[in-house]
Amino acid sequence: MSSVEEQIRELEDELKNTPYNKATSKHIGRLKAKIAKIRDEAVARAMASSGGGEGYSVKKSGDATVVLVGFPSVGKSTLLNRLTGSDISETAAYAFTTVSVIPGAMEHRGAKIQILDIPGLIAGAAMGKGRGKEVIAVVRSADLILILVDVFNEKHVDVLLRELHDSGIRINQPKPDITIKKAGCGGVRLNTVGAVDLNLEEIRAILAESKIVNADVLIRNDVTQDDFIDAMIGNRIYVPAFVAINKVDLVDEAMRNEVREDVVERFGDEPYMISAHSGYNIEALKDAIYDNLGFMRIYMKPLGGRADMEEPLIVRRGSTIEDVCNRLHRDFVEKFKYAKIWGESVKHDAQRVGLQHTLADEDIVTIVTRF
Ligand SMILES: Nc1nc2c(ncn2[C@@H]2O[C@H](COP(=O)(O)OP(=O)(O)O)[C@@H](O)[C@H]2O)c(=O)[nH]1
Ligand SMILES: [Mg+2]
Repeated sequence: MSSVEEQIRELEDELKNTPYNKATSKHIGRLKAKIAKIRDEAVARAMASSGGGEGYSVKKSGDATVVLVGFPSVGKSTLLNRLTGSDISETAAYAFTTVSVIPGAMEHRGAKIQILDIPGLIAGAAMGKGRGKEVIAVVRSADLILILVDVFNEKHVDVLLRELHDSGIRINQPKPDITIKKAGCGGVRLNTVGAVDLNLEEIRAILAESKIVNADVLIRNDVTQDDFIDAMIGNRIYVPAFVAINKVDLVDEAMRNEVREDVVERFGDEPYMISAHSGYNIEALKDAIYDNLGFMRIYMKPLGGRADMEEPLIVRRGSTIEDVCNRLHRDFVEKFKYAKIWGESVKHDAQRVGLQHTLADEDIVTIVTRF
């Protein structure tokens, strides 16, 4: 075992043996910050030393990217083929068949979604073991993580969640509203908006682990110590994820239910029960992928003409007029005069808006450009 892992283990043991109360909260914050710091440095070292071998620099394509995460042989390659309707990822009945990232394209409800099948190895990845570090880089760049386990090993969900967490990936949680601005002097100043439970003492102790003694800290809404440490370390990725349980064709109804309930307990949300092999529940899984990615349909209406209600433009939730312009033509942003909108994102029909306007699902848009 490496000294880094030993250090972390020792700190985690101490953490486990420290009951949480008002008097210990500062000490606990310090321990957690120490662990986060060591882990972050180890990941950074691993990333820097990895050459990013063949297959890892995956070009993003399509409207969004989904990555399949799971142990070897749970059926990732089979699922990729099932979702994309092709036979691009070799499957075999033995472990470690996938050695590099294999991309596929799935079309669903008008959206083109890139699916990445990555090497089945993830345990220990956060510490840079095996090819884990490259895997992490790919996972961190995804718009959605699909955690795949097979029906006989649903407990692996815990390991995968842990690995993702240790890699700085935060799933299904909003980014906490915290800003830490380093200052030259004046110590740590804390400003809060709304009810905030963290006290200045804890914050000072945590920041000291990153050798920050002067800073302006702004916290909006209640956040935990862990959130604050995440903000301090600063390279966290916030991404949606869900769990699918594969190979349910191999078990009976009673066992399916048992496994499903077990995963709900471990993960918090309902998993999708699927069979990549037989195709069972695959349409529901496609719908879930689409819904989780948060797409919007935008209907384009030429100036003075009728809106095209047949073929919407598919964009991510939160997209602006500028995003739409960039999708339509490379000159549009430069030549942009104004846009007119009909729909949820505006107060009245045909309202004029600028490039920074945020669209809503099913808006109708006319873009007016200079010639
Ligand atoms: N019965 C059954 N077997 C499956 C299913 N999905 C995959 N398999 C089999 O499980 C083995 C491993 O699948 P593979 O896709 O290579 O797993 P990967 O290592 O995660 O990519 C292969 O023999 C597949 O045919 C499924 O839904 N049901
Ligand atoms: Mg595979």
